[in-house]
Amino acid sequence: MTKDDAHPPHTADGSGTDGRGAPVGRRLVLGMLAAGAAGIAAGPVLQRAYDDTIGAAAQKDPTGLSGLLPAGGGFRYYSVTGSVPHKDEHTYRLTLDGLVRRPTTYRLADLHRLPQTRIVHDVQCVTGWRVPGTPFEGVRLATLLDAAGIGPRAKAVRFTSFDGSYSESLTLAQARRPDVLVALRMQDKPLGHDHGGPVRLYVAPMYFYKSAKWLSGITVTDRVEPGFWEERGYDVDAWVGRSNGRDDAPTS
Ligand SMILES: Nc1nc2c(c(=O)[nH]1)N[C@H]1C(S)=C(S)[C@@H](COP(=O)(O)O)O[C@H]1N2
Ligand SMILES: [Mo]
Repeated sequence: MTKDDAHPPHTADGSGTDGRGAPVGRRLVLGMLAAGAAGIAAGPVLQRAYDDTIGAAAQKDPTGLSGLLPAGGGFRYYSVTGSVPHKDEHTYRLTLDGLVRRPTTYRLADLHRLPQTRIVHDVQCVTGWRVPGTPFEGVRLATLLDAAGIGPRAKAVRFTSFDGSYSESLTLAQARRPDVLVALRMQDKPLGHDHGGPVRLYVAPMYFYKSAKWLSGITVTDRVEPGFWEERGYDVDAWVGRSNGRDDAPTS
């Protein structure tokens, strides 16, 4: 695996397979080097898949040539781990703990009973691909934080995933925004496993790496703890168009 494979192996139209010319570019690669080559050399197992037929063909194409076709504007599926357990309404749990007065564990049904918010914005990955007008629906993170009662020293929130590896972070002010959801639905369907179901984070105004898939833990902390990609050179404040050296149009 080359340095460039550590998340951005595709080009702006999602078609590249070797990372060369990826729009994330030198600044990020240099950032990743500065962040420590050890982590990159040790490297996560990266899995990519596509939710369109050309992508599906590319998965099976030994020549790699179909990877040069445009990907059709669909999502890429990402995971930093080789396999992720499947969770359903019986086995899924979301814990909210840390600097809160009432640590809480939610089951899927508990989350479904809370008020649901639907948001439609573009999705933007920091490697360049964008999916316009994507509906997400779920519980505002602020609702869960308020229910738990934020302690006086709280400054930030850390998110963890039942894939066992991924993590993300927000400041408390960011986490309280009305366009940050604990999402149960995407594209007006229950969140499928490959998109991080049954529950993922959705941070509308930020690059999609903030939207941690397979969400299992929300921990209120006294400072921002950089997440998985942030330890590897990505910006902690990941506003679309105002971070990571990119100038994309805002998503919200
Ligand atoms: N647990 C987990 N969450 C994750 C990732 C990941 O690899 N693992 N990748 C992030 C990145 S970089 C992007 S672009 C989106 C991709 O979401 P998708 O696979 O539903 O398209 O998930 C984000 N959340
Ligand atoms: Mo991404």
